[in-house]
Amino acid sequence: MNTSAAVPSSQPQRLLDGIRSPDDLKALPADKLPQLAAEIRSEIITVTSRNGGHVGPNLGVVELTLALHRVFTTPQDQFVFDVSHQGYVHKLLTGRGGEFFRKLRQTDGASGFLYRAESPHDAFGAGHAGTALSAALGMATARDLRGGHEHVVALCGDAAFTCGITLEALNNVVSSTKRLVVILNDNEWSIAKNVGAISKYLNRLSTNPTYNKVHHELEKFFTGLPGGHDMHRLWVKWKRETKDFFVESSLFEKFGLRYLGPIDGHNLDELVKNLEFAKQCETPVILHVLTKKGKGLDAALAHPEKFHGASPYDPSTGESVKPANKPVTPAAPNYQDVMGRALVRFAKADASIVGITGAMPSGTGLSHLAAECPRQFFDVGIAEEHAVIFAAGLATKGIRPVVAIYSTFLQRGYDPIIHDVALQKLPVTFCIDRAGLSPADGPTHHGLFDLAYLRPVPNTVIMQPKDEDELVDMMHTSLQLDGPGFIRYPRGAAVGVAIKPRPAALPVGRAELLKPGADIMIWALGVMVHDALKLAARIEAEESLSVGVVNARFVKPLDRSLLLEHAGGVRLIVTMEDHVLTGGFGAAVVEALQAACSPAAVERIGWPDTFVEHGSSQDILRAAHGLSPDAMLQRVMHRWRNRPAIQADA
Ligand SMILES: Cc1ncc(C[n+]2csc(CCOP(=O)(O)OP(=O)(O)O)c2C)c(N)n1
Repeated sequence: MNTSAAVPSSQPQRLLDGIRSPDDLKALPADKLPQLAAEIRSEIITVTSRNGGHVGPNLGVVELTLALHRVFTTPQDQFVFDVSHQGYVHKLLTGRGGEFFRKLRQTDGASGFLYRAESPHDAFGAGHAGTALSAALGMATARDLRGGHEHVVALCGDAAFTCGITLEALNNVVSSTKRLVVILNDNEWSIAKNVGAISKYLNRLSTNPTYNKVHHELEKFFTGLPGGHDMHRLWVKWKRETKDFFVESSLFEKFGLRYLGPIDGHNLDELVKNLEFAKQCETPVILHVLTKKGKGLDAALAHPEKFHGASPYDPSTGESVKPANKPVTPAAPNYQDVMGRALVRFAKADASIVGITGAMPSGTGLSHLAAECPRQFFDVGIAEEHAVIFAAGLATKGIRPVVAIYSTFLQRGYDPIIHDVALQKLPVTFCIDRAGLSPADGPTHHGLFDLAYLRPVPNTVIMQPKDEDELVDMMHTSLQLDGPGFIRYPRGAAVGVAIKPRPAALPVGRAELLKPGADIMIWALGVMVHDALKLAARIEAEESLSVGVVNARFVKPLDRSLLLEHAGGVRLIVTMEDHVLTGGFGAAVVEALQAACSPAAVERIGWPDTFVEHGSSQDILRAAHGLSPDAMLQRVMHRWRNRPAIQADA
């Protein structure tokens, strides 16, 4: 196992410990940079092996980030990192090393992404892919409008070019600014292997020696003539006018950017030289940089997908390890695997069923379908809007598409959900993964808004299972609907219940009464059903009240008749959901009660109207936002004691 980059972090003579700002980096002699690069890799491996994180992307951009900070000066100049999961090196160079970095992705530690509130060196925050070029273009244009001179650099991965937004921005570069540096960090991987025609094109560009050689020689000839930049313009014009007959323009040149590269992204001298050149160009430039995802860690090089974003691991073997403080629980499958395997069963039984992912085959569990029914599997790249409309198109022809997308990324597909799927009442099933918190990733990745954005859309059925068996039932139910069905479920381990050999079709809009109650009735959704059962037991034991629990199953259509029956029979309705309160499940309950003129008292438990930060665990974040078991008990009892009097009380 090669972890030769590793330098024991306790060594006092580490160069890294002397880097507190980019000025310290600039002061370092160039011949010390390889040592610093090795120390940075070691630090990243040490920290991510304990905390988990984006190992591969960061190990791949060590030299690139060093070169960027040698050539440009933040925060005066601005770097915009796409997704910004590859920003660890940048953090280490901008005063966020030491203990703060050691607590990466943990409570009070560094965010796993760039975050404007964390540092003035973070010009733009992100977590979703494809935003860097648009944001950088906005910044460059603002600079031009203000008459500024700073440099703006967008760092985009090759998979960012599968995003529509990146291509929309590319289409606007030359009409917006004359000065922008774009880095294309090409490592051939998205999370999985990059897909689609653009990926093939980039591969051709970086591996076609004839193209590169002819291109470079001719460009060198033209730009070497007296008159430098004018000669470059002449070269571009000549290529255009000969209609690429003699030497093909790169795609980027057709969009008006000057294309440089491809260059070796681990060669510091070459990087610095090219960045220096790009810096003084009076035309937008794209520098094509070839990097190795996971460089410096054998396991990451061997398994780029696993090490894109890894859970804690043993650096010498690459094996995943359970954090020491995590209790060992009986193995329950992940919701993702349950969904993926169930989809394989459905797809094998019915050839019209297909699965679609936006660049997340493993994350969503669709890799099972890819392996077993490849003709029924589609990875469309980081293209959620396209994924939804593509599904709509398939559905018009009798195909039953299942679109598996994380809740947070489905936000990208909102207009197509309304305009293309729901309005036309097309039978598309949405498996909304990572509904609820993604604690270590933080606000860009929490899935807390999907109910609020889906509930207002007509023709939709929206559900959440309480366990993995019900998830399969809901998939089965949704695949029989004559319109769109949405199933939300959280990340990670399910409950551990047995899955029936044959799934049941659930009666649409009917809740499940789990436990009757005379005083308080808790209506809980999905994962919160288990918290509700515990809460009910505690209230009964500690307060001598009778508390019932309902597994709501459907947010839309809501089981109004059961709800109204309870509202007439108990003194307090409590709702519980792993979602923001605004517009969520509790809001649907309140709306239904209000529409029926019910005077029932309601206490709603869910996430408040704020962006929830990253943190070490669900429990810590829940406690910070009033959702610990104690806090929930107090809220319910406070409401119980302050419930409005009704006639029987008088
Ligand atoms: C809108 C959106 N969809 C999906 C993701 C999940 N995701 C995170 S990084 C990534 C791949 C990024 O690949 P690339 O841009 O090439 O960067 P690399 O990690 O290879 O450096 C994906 C699909 C995301 N962050 N945003």
